[in-house]
Amino acid sequence: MITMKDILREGDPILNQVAEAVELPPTEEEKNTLAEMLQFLKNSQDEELANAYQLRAGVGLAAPQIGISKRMIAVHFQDFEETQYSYGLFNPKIVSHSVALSYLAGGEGCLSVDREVPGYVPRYQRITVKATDLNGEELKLKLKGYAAIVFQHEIDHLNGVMFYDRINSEAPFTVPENSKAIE
Ligand code: K2U
Ligand code: NI
Repeated sequence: MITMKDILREGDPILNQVAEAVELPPTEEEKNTLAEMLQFLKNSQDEELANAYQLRAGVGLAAPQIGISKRMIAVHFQDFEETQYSYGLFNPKIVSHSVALSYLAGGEGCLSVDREVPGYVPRYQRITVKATDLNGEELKLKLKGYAAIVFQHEIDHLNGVMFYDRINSEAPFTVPENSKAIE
């Protein structure tokens, strides 16, 4: 099972690389890895397991974070409208997005970053993502609000982008143009 010792921390070069596309159909090993990433997120949100294994809660995980430079992400969370998102995805791609932006009012964190980095992270308010799921199905997901933020955070990891790369370093709490806060 994946635990925190398997998660690379900032400074590891893999976190700054562009990850390779997964050739489809994925191998058994790639499917197992992606399933393990999804299981880690579920475990990290289970109080008993998280305590027993000292897991930091996570709503998303990208393969480069466990040292695998491949375009694979897992997400597991409920958005503010109680919609449940639980996916293991190969080659997720943002195929369209709104001009309007949004940001988490409380800022963002990262399982690969063991420190607070205050500031607003401008993200697209709405995105459409195409990907292949663990069962080999082609998916097209229209996402907004918190869900759009989680997916953008994870897809950034596949492109070697950390959330703090998007914070305005001169004025971290600058409200981005044409944006709305997500509380
Ligand atoms: O990629 C990761 O490091 C996982 C992040 C994803 C994330 C962070 C901020 C905003 C959206 C997604 C972890 O989930 S950070 C910890 C966390 C846990 C519960 C809720 C929000 C953030
Ligand atoms: Ni992260």
